Amino acid sequence: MISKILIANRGEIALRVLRACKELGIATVAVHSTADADAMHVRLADESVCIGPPPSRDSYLNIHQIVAACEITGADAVHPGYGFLSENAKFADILDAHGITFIGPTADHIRIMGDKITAKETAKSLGIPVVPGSAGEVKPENALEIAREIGFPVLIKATAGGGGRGMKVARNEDDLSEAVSTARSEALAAFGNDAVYMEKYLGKPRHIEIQVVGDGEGNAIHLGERDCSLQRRHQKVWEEANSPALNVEQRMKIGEICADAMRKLKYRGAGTVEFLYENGEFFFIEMNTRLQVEHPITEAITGIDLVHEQIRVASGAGLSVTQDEIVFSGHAIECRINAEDPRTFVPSPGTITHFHAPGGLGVRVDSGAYQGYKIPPYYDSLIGKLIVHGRTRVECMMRLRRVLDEFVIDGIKTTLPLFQDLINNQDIANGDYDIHWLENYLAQPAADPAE
Ligand code: MV4
Repeated sequence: MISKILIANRGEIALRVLRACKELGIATVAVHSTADADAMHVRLADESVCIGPPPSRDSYLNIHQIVAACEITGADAVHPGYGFLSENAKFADILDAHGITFIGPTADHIRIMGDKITAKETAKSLGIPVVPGSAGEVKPENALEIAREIGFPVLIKATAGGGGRGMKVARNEDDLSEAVSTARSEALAAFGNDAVYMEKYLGKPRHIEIQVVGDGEGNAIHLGERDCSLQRRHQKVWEEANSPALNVEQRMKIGEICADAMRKLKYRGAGTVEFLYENGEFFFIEMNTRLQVEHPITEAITGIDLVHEQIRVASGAGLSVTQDEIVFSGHAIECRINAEDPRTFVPSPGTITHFHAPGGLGVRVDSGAYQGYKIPPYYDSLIGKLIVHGRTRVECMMRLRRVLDEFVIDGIKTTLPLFQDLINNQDIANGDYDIHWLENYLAQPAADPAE
């Protein structure tokens, strides 16, 4: 049994986790840096502990301070949210050694998926289709032989990477040795590990990810997919469930492959299996062993509270549903609202002078922002998420257009105007986009308002 959860995070996700705890009758402890003393998650928690100065490494990433906060408050479990310590195997080990439950997978599963070569080998051995590529690490001296076997273009990726950092495309044999050496030195600088591997480069894929949850004892479910192709510099901007590109047979087939893999792995907790999807085929790239930012669109179409499930499986209570009880209903879209200039994406911290969140049927706003809240400059610029649900994609889009008109955030720049543009775009209306669509769209000159 878990009776008190310390939430090792901030912002909208700390609030999200807190809400689930309250519904389950579990006491909550917020932690915060000195910059976040006025944050909503601190106000709403039963108790709070200041864990350090503003820089993340001194507060939200400071393992000793967080363990101390658990000891002081008697918290028996930690929910890490996303980012920060959520995929830190050492943190999971340390909590374990202190008899504190980590609400997430085992440290071993975090480690396996954190090393991208091991993750891919594991996925392949579990029956998940992977991108064609090198068997393990690629050294400069055998790069050419491997690339010829795979066929150009190829992509060099960092073993310790993920999220797009340390990737280099080689279009042909002439590009190869430079791509390998730049990828290796960038990987060393970014991750302290110069190991790289090679994959066939897919030119126009979609990014489609499958939500899974396992109980750690061989039971696991999938909750369908999210299409996260609309990204800028590896930051997701707009996500949809279901993907406009899949039909129900494709959904159930890839979902069952992932759920089955998680059963064999005895995976515990929520996870996301990431694929590139091109010409009707799925190719595994990575697995995330945490709750993701965009999880609410899955909750919208399934009615399942993913944080409830995480807490249940962490406490040994098992999943609340079996696969055949899950009903997929309608369509959901999430817009990430960042405190940024909507065209340049330059961060815009400062005080919110007016804040009015929209409402009505099928509308969810997850945000720690409020009128008078001062956004600190130290953390990422996500200030809220707008999630809209409708019975069909068309209904969802019409609702989103209405809801965007209602949303007021003044005093800072936000990405809301970008969504006003996207909701009126024909490719978006048609669901006709790939992972490069948004950057190409943003590279076009802004429409002349006089026209
Ligand atoms: C790829 C790829 C094309 N081919 N792998 C970028 C983030 C990381 N998770 C994987 N990424 C990619 N891997 C092969 N073999 C293109 C990308 C990629 C991408 C993927 C998903 C969403 C947006 C992207 C933007 C640029 C590149």
